[in-house]
Amino acid sequence: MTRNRIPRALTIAGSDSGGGAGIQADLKTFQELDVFGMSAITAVTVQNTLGVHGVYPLPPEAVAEQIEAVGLDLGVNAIKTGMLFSPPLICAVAEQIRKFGWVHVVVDPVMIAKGGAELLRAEAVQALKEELLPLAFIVTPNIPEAEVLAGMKIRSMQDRREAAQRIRDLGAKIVVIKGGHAADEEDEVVDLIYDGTVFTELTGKRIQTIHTHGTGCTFSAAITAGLAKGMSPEAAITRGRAFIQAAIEDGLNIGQGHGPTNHFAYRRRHQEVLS
Ligand code: PXL
Repeated sequence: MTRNRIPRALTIAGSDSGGGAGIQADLKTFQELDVFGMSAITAVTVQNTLGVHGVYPLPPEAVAEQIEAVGLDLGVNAIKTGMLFSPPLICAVAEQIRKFGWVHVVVDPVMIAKGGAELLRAEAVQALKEELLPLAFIVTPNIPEAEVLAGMKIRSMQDRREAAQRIRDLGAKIVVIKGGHAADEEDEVVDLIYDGTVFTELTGKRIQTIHTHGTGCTFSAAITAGLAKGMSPEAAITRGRAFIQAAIEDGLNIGQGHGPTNHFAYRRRHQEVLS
């Protein structure tokens, strides 16, 4: 029988029992974009749309073994990291990435959940900068995360460019600073991309909604799916943006708090266009 060449992507991230963020968001996004999804769970969160009620990290060996089991058997075309929580977990993940020599690595430097729950311990920031960012092909911080990684306040577009340069100096090849958290942009969101040579701004319409749970996970997973399929980083980022724009525009009003983004939205729209 001929071997199936379906593109494969691995997410190394936390589980969100509410299904909107983390591993669940990543796998749904991979599936919607025709990529076979695999996972290595770093921590189990107890969570619904009202917030994070508990965090149970897994032992670093358990995470390393999951990655190894996938890498040795199924193989991967691209990977992403999400919630990594502690220095030992970051070191275990970085060691596996180095061992397999994976290049298409998207790092979503997850730090805190919307309600304020800590998804990355304060003492883990240094490990993230030193161990993981040098392995990142694309890193996707939001503005508060970019401030922590770059060690500076971001108030203006010029600050964003400076922060992108500083984060790139930590070793990531392409830096995408997401504009969703910018307070001064009411009608639009500007994502800044820096590849070491040029700054590119991707501008989109800002949607007024509270149903944005899992936005960062979904965006970075969509980029990862694009890389797994062999897209250029620019194409994967642009398509990832279209995917998350649709998912936010059609956000799901479920649960009593911040509902999730709509992972079906992008495919449904494209099917409508085709039919
Ligand atoms: O969106 C960041 C994030 C990542 N991973 C997990 C999460 C969240 C946000 O709540 O729960 C598991």
